[in-house]
Amino acid sequence: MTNKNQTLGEFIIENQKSHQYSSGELSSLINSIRLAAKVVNFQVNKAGLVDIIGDSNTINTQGEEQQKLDFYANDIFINALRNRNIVCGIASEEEEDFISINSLDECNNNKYVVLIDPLDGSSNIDVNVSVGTIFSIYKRVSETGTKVELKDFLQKGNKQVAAGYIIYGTSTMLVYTTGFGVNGFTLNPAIGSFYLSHPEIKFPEKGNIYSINEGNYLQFPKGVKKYIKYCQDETNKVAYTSRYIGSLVSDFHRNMIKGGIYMYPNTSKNINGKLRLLYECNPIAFICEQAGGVAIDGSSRILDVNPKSLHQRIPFYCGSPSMVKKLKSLMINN
Ligand code: AHM
Ligand code: MG
Repeated sequence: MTNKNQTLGEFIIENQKSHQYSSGELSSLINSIRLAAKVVNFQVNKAGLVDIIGDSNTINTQGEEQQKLDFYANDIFINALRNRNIVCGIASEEEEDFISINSLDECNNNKYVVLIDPLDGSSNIDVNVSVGTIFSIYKRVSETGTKVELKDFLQKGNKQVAAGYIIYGTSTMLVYTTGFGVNGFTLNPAIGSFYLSHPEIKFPEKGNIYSINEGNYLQFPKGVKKYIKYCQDETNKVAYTSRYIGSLVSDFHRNMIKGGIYMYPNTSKNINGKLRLLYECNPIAFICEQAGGVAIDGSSRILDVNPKSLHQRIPFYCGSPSMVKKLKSLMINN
């Protein structure tokens, strides 16, 4: 039974029993993300007021410019996760190597690893456009009691225990899944609590929105070009429309609510695509599937891809089932 007056805290406790591992640790982990989200939200909202926006003049591990808020969000999430003594390791878009939480010996007994993009779409911060946080949670595969290893992070997406995102938008939302559907919670800023506003979110089977950076059109694979032309064909029964924010979380969220497809193909500039498999595509793909959508790399299911490295990139297509199916048929036959 869904109860729209329910807070995220209440929802987590009520649903703890249905988690795969119901020791309460996963609930506590999600609670720490909830808390960090509120702190980051506060800073994002006042970004225009204080000298916290703008470039930090450093380059992150993938050669991209990092902005101050990227640093800030990274620190807040890492500290929140560290403090609860539940995770044994964290990987972040902003950190070259994974962080092993072993300062206290007992942390080696912690079961979970978290992969995170602390501030996705950060090029949008300076212009007051929505940004997000993406997280992905796994149970470690190495022995508890030992130091966390790279293999704990390089697990297939289908092994995720939970995944979610936060949108810092016109309102702030936390959307997540533990493998039992997708629920969305909106922050009431007056009270500081997230409320269940979008219970059991489902992708519409069909949609009319396609989201892609068409500035890269000439570099796209043939099948993607054909799909765009198919969407633009006037004789089409469906009136397709293009919407692209340039913030994966926001583009995905809109498409999941309204029906649509998000595409970030490989291009001649980014030969493996731009988005990162482990902390962008896998968590979004898990949520997508849990909401009845489809997520592929052009031919195969994203969640079945065997990761090779922490910051691996991959072409990414996800959205309403009938739209992804059409795109896939055009990609495979080219
Ligand atoms: P980021 O993690 O450095 O912010 O990059 C990821 C973002 C996605 O949110 C967004 O969909 C994409 O990059 C936009 O890229 P582009 O500007 O090439 O269209
Ligand atoms: Mg990102």
